[in-house]
Amino acid sequence: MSREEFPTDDPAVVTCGLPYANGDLHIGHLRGYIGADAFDRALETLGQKTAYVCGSDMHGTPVAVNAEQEGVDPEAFALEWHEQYEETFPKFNVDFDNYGHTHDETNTELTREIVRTLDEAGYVYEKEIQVAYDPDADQYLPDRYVVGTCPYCGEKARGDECDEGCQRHLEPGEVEDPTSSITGNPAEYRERTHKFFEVSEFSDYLTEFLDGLEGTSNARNQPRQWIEDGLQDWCITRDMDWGIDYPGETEGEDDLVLYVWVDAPIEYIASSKQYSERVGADEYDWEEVWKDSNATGESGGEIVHFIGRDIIQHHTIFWPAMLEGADYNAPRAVAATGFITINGKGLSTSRNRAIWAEEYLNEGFHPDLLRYYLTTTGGLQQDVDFSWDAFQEKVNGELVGNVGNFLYRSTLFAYRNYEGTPDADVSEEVRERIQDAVEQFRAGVNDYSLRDVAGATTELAKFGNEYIQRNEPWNLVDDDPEEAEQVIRDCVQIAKAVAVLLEPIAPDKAQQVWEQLGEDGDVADALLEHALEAPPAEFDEPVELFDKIEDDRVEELNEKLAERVAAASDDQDADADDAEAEDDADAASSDDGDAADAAAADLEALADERIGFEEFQDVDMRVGRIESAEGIEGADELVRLEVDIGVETRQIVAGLKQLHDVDALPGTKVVVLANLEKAELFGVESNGMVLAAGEQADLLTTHEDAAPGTKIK
Ligand code: B3M
Ligand code: ZN
Repeated sequence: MSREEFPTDDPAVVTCGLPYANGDLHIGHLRGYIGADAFDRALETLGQKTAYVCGSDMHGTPVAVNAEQEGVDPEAFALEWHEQYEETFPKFNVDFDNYGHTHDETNTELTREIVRTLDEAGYVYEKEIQVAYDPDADQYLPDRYVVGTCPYCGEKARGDECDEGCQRHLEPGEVEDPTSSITGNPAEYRERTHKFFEVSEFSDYLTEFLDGLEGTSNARNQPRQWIEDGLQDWCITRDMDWGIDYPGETEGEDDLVLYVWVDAPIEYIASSKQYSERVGADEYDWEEVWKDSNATGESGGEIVHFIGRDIIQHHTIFWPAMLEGADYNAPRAVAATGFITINGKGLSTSRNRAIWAEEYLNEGFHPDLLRYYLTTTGGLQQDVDFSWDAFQEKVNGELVGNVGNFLYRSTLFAYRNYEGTPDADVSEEVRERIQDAVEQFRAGVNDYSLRDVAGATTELAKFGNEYIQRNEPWNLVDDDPEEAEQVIRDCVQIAKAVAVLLEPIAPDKAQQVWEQLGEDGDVADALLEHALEAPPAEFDEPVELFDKIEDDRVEELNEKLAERVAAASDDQDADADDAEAEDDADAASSDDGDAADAAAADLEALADERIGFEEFQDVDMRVGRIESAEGIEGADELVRLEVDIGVETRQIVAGLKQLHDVDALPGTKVVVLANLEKAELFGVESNGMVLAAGEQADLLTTHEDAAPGTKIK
């Protein structure tokens, strides 16, 4: 049963994965927080009642390990970061309705209550397990205190997550060849009694849940595979002091706390509850979202989670099982975003290959530029590369050259000739065009595509530029003043629609346009229908909205980045162990730099044998363009592609489903091995191969305008 489209009559909650309170925020974090913020704002523009909530993740080894390294108490350590995050998010116009933390009373109480409910419902049992222990440090080694090899994919892994390989959650005792991350010693195993949550009981429920789950396709496909492989029960306690005590245990009695991944997602509920308590249940009732059934008999409010793609399992298996077991409502959507790379390489905080939140602002760039870059570069589930060059290109080309240009030239013309909005009705053509943009915006929200939401605005501005160019009002003012008024009236309406539709992506800039048009109040309060309502008759002289980024500025930024990456790498050579420890403690969900660098260390050796040029010429590789893409039933990874290779269109089967946004593939330029023998996969003929690199199937492409069919040589 598919759910009613947004806006619905039920309140929504939009959440974003909680940042571990353990280090500076960077562009990898911002992608998620900005994305979810834009989505929440877009829902509001549709007229949906919604709250955007989040909080700092204070517990677990990601915090404890880092605090220990600094020799400070984890609570004080985490609180300091928490306060810093609270100050930083608004600087990027990330506007949480509530931002709590997992150690506060609301979350602590709610967590205990939920765990107690699960326990009473019979979903929790005790089991003796082997737990890693470091005799020199005289301490148990939960999660990040231990490193070893992933039993599923063989990559280097932390105690509870295969962060560099298959991204699976690992249970205590699962990681192979465990060594202590405190001393580097091989870990010993000791027997301990722990509590387990019966996730395996929820297989059927979760299968059905996933069938109805909205969001990105990776958040449905990966967990389906995990369920098929068989779900394991989940150890929900840890041998640590720092965390929330298991309910019923006397505080500090046996050093057993809840696993951080129990209390962390519960903060989504706790933060909603705090918001309700602040504004009153009449305005926003958290129980209506999380507990009641809604009018159509579906599961309560509209719960939308934005997360990094490395924590899909936590949000599509453990979390919905906990919610179901404790009688809370299920999420409507999980949107799992890809990672950020910097200049084509993995973001790495310890290598200082990152764009830091503070750094970006200190360079004097407006937050809305980054918001625009991060929401419009690639689809949600794709990895996004950041480079100052690409940033410049986007800002100068799309914001300065298109959106800013249209707004400035049209409102300046209106101001100079009419001191505001000319007195006329909007033409039918323009009314319809704005209506189309509004529909595109609405569809973008319902498809969880921020790129489409932003596209509604940029394409409308592009139309505006064409419209003004085509009608040449500057020539009409004297010859046909009425027609000139008509054209400018249309353009002013387009400008207003641009402001309304741009607000989720670039809230400050949209507000500036709004005020420019003489509008009162906040554009954030405007609804879609305001896009077609007339602006005030008078407004002031406009100013330009965006500044061009000059080449020498980009050069300077590139140099700075290269210098600090080099400096960090010198430091690491001097003290490789420290760097390693810091890396292991790093918590950013989008920090896959270590993965990229680790991969570089064990790349396949180059082939010994050389081939002649003639042999190479036998390989017929062509530029192709994907025309259509669809999943193949029963195959978890395969998609059926129609690829235009100039001379003909080929059907090719490729293993891209879990790694790419299938809907975003059409239009992508690829490299096709055209004279590969035909093959049949899942009953579908594959006539050629699409070339890709690495575990994430990074697609090969061309960068200029080589047409489909062009031979690669
Ligand atoms: N604190 C950060 C991460 O793994 C983790 C998210 C919790 S979301 C409930 O990305
Ligand atoms: Zn793995």
